[in-house]
Amino acid sequence: MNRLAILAFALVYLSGATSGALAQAGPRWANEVLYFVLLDRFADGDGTNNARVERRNPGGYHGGDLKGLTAQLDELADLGISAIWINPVQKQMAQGMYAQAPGKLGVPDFIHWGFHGYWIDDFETIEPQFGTRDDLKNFVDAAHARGIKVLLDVVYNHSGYNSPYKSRTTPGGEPWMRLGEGNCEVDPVTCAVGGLPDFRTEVPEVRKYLLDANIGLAKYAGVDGFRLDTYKHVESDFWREHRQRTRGEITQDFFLLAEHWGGTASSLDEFFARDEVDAGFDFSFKGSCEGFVMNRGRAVAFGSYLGKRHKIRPGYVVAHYLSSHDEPMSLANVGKDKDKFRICVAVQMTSLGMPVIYYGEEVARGGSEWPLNRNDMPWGKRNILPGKGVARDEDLRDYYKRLIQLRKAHPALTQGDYQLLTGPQDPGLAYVRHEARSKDSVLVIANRGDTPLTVGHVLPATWAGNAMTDIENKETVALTDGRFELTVTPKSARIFLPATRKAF
Ligand SMILES: [Ca+2]
Ligand SMILES: [Ca+2]
Repeated sequence: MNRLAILAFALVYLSGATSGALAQAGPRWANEVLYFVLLDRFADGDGTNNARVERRNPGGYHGGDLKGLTAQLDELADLGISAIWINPVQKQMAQGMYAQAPGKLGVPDFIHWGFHGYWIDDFETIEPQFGTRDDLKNFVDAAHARGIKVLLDVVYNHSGYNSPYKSRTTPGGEPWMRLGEGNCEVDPVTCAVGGLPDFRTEVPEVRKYLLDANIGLAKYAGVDGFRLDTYKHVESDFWREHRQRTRGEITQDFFLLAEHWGGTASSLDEFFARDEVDAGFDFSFKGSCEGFVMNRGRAVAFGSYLGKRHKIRPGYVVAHYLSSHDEPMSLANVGKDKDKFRICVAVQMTSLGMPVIYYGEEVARGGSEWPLNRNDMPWGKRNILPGKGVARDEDLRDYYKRLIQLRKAHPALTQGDYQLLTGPQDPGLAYVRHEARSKDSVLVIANRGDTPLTVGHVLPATWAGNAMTDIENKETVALTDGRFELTVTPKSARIFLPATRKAF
């Protein structure tokens, strides 16, 4: 390594450091906590763009916009998140679609609009309901001023159902879109996802148009990366060109997070091997943790799954969430039991990868399945529409805050290895995260049962000292020959640090 390279290495290393006690390193974005916002459902900061608002329609616009999100950035900075992912912002379908609501939810059928951003009618214009190009730029600047990165959701695979692109052709007469149904099981690239018109991204003119539009918008607004929608439905060759262009035209470290439906740390590897993206979603975290707290399967099985997530190609990241706009709210899935939900929050925030918080989840937003998994951000007594008057759980938010602080302060949680202590017949979950360079260790124990559980294990030799302290109630437990034994109250998780270490 020559002197310049050493200097560059040192700068990269320092830029990864946080305000916590110990420096953080590792792959880019490996230390981030990402917060996902559906703009329309978050905060209405501009009443002049509410032409289509119908707040009682679960599929209608509710009035949230870029200005509203910008105005609430202090709320998110206070929560401790370090990056925000916003839904696609381009102009949506001019009409709504008739939608049949799931009968069991008691919701009548409704007209479904593109309030979520995934039904684009015009890639060169911002959806007026969300705001303007300047609103987007102002939002990004305001986020950056608080040290928060911005990930913009972009779509390359499809347009809205009745977009003008359906009748567009190249000068040679080639259509821009495939309008047949196709079969996503047979060929995910050429099928119509959700019946949506499929861009013929293999046609150079189409490819250039979409890349120019999204990359141009990113450059203008200064976003730090893209979340790539419907990744598996666009060909690999496209993603190679996409990587080259984002690196060449935006920045070398422009971050790419792929939504490859069903992805796991191992199944995403082929995309990491080709370096098409930096990260992908781990779709199995949610269901695995919900299954664990709902007493499905043995604790060791969940613990082993968490270990498998570490078999990720060095330099790449998996993002793990509990709820999303495409899946039921996790709190509903665990029977609205907040104690069980908190166990999953503790595991999420102490696991390798990039935790993603779906807006409002941190204040126990209600809702269950679609379309109620996209309901309004709860604002309680604050005068913020559309979720004004919707109850918030501030205690849960404080719990998130403490865990995010803990995560930021401990490289063991973001970079460390993983040792499962749970044996085949143990009812409780217990694991240690350890990062060698900083000698940082964190122990996590969870009791999913309805009765108190005594848990005892020998800690790894890397554990510093002969005692450990609970980060919440500060109880110190002495080790005997490296072994601890303690009781965990029903349906709770406990997190311990070496007694010599400070939590934050
Ligand atoms: Ca508005
Ligand atoms: Ca496609």
